Amino acid sequence: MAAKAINGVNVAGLGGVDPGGTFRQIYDTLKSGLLQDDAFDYTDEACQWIATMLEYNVPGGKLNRGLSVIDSYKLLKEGKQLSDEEVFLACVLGWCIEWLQAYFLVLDDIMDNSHTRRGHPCWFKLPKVGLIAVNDGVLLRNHIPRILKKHFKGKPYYADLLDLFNEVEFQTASGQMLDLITTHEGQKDLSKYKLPVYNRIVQYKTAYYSFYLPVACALVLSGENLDNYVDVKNILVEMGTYFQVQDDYLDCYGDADLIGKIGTDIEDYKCSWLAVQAVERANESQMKTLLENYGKSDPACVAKVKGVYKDLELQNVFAEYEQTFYEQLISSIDAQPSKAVQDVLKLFLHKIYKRQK
Ligand code: GPP
Ligand code: MG
Ligand code: MG
Ligand code: MG
Repeated sequence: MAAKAINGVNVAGLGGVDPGGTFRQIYDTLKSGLLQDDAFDYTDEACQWIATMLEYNVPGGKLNRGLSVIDSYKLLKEGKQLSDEEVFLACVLGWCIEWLQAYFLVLDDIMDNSHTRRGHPCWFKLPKVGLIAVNDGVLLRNHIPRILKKHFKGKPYYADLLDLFNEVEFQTASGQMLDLITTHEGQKDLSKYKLPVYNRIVQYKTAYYSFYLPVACALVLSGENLDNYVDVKNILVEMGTYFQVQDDYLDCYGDADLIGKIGTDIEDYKCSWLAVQAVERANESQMKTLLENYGKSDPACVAKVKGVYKDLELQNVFAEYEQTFYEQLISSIDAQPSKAVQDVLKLFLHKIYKRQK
């Protein structure tokens, strides 16, 4: 039987045991396409820089967000066989989200003064890169509309896709701004780190792009109007909030080898979930320890903050939060009228529930 190929990639096997393998091939197709963009006359050096920069920053993560587009799309199609073109396009959108993630992470690591990402030094930490990483972030961002134009121009939902990516990017950058300016406020008065402030930051900086966007892409591909999915969006935002709570928890308690990054939230004076819980529970002397040691890069100060977290048993507080959150979310999902939508949401939830990385 002849191999089914779209843009040179065999998509016939996707949906079998190795969806990641084909997904990865589509990344190679997109990379080659970008390097042949008519709008720029690539020199050999430019080509090499972009190829290396993409390889370092785009494909090396868990790919949860990208693969979720295909998984969600299949569930929304309720068992109907997807055409090769449909599979290919879902993968392309999945990669656009991975490109968005790469763009955010390259810049976030500079802003958070981080050390490692996905088990390697952050891109800006490489001596040959430094602040060229800022422009690389801008380029990664610009690759998304280039990819969308190449593969979706002419589709009836092309404008909706551009709109969706623009809106979600705006929400994420606004959330990142809240994350950064809240740190300034906290440095003046740590008691400003309260749960509603925290929830607002993470809803915008993480939940929309990590959880709503993959499902929204699958809905747009299925020809749905996103205005009819406000409840689904709200559930995904709740899930995204839980995901960032886990990220904050793992920043302190995760295994750096598993999560691929060294935590910096305490050093950075972040309004993290753990800081919010500590401020809420601390007695006078614990608050004094936090005020004297939070936000300092000295390992002895970090250890004192972790000592307060331990005395306040924040690991247990997290375990209880996780359990309660899970039960509540399952009931909200079960209240959804569509079984296909329930399946999409549960698949997502089970990918992240009790994650260690
Ligand atoms: C995660 O915060 C949020 C982002 C990566 C969004 C960044 C948005 C920009 C517009 C740059 P985090 O700093 O806790 O993530 P991590 O722990 O992975 O560094
Ligand atoms: Mg960060
Ligand atoms: Mg950050
Ligand atoms: Mg983090």
